[in-house]
Amino acid sequence: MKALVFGISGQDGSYLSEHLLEAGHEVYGMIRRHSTPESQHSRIDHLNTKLYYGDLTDPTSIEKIITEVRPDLIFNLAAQSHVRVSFDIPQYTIQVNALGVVNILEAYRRLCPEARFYQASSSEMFGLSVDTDGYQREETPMNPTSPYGCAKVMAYNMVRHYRRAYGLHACNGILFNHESPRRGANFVTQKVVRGACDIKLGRKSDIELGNLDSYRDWGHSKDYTAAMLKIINHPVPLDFIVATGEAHSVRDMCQEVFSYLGMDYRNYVKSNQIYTRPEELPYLCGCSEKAQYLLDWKPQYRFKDILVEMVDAYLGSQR
Ligand code: NAP
Ligand code: G4F
Repeated sequence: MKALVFGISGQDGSYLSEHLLEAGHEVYGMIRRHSTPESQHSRIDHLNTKLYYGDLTDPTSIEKIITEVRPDLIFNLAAQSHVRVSFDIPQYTIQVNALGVVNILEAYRRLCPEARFYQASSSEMFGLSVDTDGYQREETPMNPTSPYGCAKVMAYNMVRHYRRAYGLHACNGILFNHESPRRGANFVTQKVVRGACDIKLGRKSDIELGNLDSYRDWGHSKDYTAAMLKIINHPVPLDFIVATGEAHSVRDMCQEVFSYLGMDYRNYVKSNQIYTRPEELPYLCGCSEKAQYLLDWKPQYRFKDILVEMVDAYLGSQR
């Protein structure tokens, strides 16, 4: 089987490619032109993949890759994936995260409708909605609080529309936050992990954060990319929540990371308004019963294990 991964150079693209290669698939991916190509493939350098230049905003590049590869499986993980940044560049975020997905869907529908398609949807789509028992589910209404969330809702709906209208095997994974040592440095877990380690190593005196009282349901990218494979391999194209079902505050996360390093976060974490968002999303906690029941998926990593792995990996890379 040939798998084509948009967003292959990202955190999830790298773990997903590992799972695909282990399953015996050939892996192809789209990358963008960077001015620093030497660091562009750092997450996937160890993998045997074939890469093509392109961009989700450039339909011709998508058509060219699909025509050349003739994929059996298409994963769209490509996105402007930073929620805070989406407030600064809303139009661009929508061009990539919403219209870019339509560009893929159109090429898929016309060139390889027999293939299967997976879209990286997000818990950010729920925004302020939460069921009365404190969980978000597949049926929970979507009430997004960011340009990123709004764009993801549009993409999610377009995938469902193409599934119904054209009979495509197209599905959405609605993933809650997931982290790993390969997480980008400006997401909160990695920022806290690297900041705390740098303080421990005497390189820094403090770190500045925004809202410490928001709650997120944090899992591990390795577990969540394994779920992507189960979702696309399910005989019926459906949409699934992927989550741990446990919510922790940013403050709890700081406490875990600093105490693992033998420090009290209250002495080092400072507040800076530039990291708060024009509209905050205070609480996310997913119920993944449908995935557990239909896909036999459940997360292997616990909250604390993820943070410990991230700290150990960063300290190891500094020796
Ligand atoms: P990430 O590390 O930021 O990776 C994003 C990938 O998309 C990178 O390979 C990036 O390439 C590529 N990309 C960005 N803009 C592009 C464009 N215009 N054309 C082509 N490629 C483009 O994100 P991630 O954490 O792996 O997340 C993967 C997907 O899941 C994203 O769609 C994200 O929105 C979604 N998601 C993530 C989470 C999470 O907690 N991680 C949760 C729910 C949903 P460059 O290297 O060139 O920038
Ligand atoms: O790590 P974050 O930036 O992740 P966020 O905004 O929840 O988005 C991530 O998860 C989504 C799924 O729910 C994905 F769709 C999306 O692509 C991305 O992967 O922020 C987490 C929380 C937020 O409440 C934020 O306000 O941490 C809070 N926070 C507090 N101080 C901070 C900071 N976030 C960042 N990035 N930087 C801070 O200094």
